[in-house]
Amino acid sequence: MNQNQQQDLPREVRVGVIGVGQMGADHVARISARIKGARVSVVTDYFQDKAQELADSVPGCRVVATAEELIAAEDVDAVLIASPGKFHKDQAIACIEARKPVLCEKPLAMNPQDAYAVVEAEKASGGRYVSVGFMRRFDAEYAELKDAIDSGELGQISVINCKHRNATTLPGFVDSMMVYDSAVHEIDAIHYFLDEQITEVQAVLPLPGPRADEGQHDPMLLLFRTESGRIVTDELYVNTDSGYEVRTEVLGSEGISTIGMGITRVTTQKAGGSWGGAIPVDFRPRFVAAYDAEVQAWVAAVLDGSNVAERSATAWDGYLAAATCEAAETALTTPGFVPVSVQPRP
Ligand code: ISE
Repeated sequence: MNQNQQQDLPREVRVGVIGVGQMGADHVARISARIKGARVSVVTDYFQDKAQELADSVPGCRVVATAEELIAAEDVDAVLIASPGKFHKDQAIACIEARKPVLCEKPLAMNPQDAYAVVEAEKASGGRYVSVGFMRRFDAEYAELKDAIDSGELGQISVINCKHRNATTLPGFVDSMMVYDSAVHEIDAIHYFLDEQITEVQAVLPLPGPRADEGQHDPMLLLFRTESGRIVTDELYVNTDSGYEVRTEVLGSEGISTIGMGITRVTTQKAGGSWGGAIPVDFRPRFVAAYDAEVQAWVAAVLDGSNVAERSATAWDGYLAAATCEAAETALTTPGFVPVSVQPRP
């Protein structure tokens, strides 16, 4: 980095937040209360009164009418996108074009073609701007497991078993949302843990549980095969009516390692027994420390000019996730394994 570039770096990151729904409002509160080196300077939302109400609770924060205005604003150094997923691609590309670092909540885009367009735009810019909000990468247990895999401590990994359980979901959470909204986290975790691509996906659909919506396959089992022939199972159950549980068990030749047990019970049957602490109601309490660490690492990267934190998911990771989700969606109605088609990295 030359001296001029160094002089351009902000000492405090003024963050613009697009979308103040559940996640956006959560991020505004986090940045205002816990993140060092950053403050929220501008917010925008389709529901302007909601944006105004939130801005009123943050000193020095103002509201603008559109995402475009926010991205262009002089008092915005970096952008956090928490709008509905269908807007992410265009907003991420606008940030790249404005040369502003962006932390985009998942998904990066609604399909692989659009995600690839973001990858291409970033490549064409000659810089690095895009981080994707796969917060689990910043969870302490995930980090420990990643380190154990990378150090060789677990030996050769053949199988990973994942479990993803939500107490409940919003109405209309159809099978494809179980893939794009829920399983997408395990899909990214596979890329994160194993540093290799997923080559094919199979869906196995058991008898739906009594709380599944009409036509919904809950629970659902997804099987992923990776380039080197490893198998990852992902058991999704999004209407347990109990609590939020995310577990990962890695089967290695030198050790079998499980995370996600610390704050969950081993047995969630109703009859009496318990072990461990309370079960969180949803992903926010479970991953609050991971979200904090993710946003703090992003702010630190913006402050030092690298823009994307080392452990963060990149635009390419967002593209791989989108490509894999597309194959998984096809697998829901196709027997056997469905190949994941991935374009060459630009
Ligand atoms: C939600 O959107 C999330 O991202 C949560 O982490 C996940 O557990 C949940 O299933 C999704 O609906």
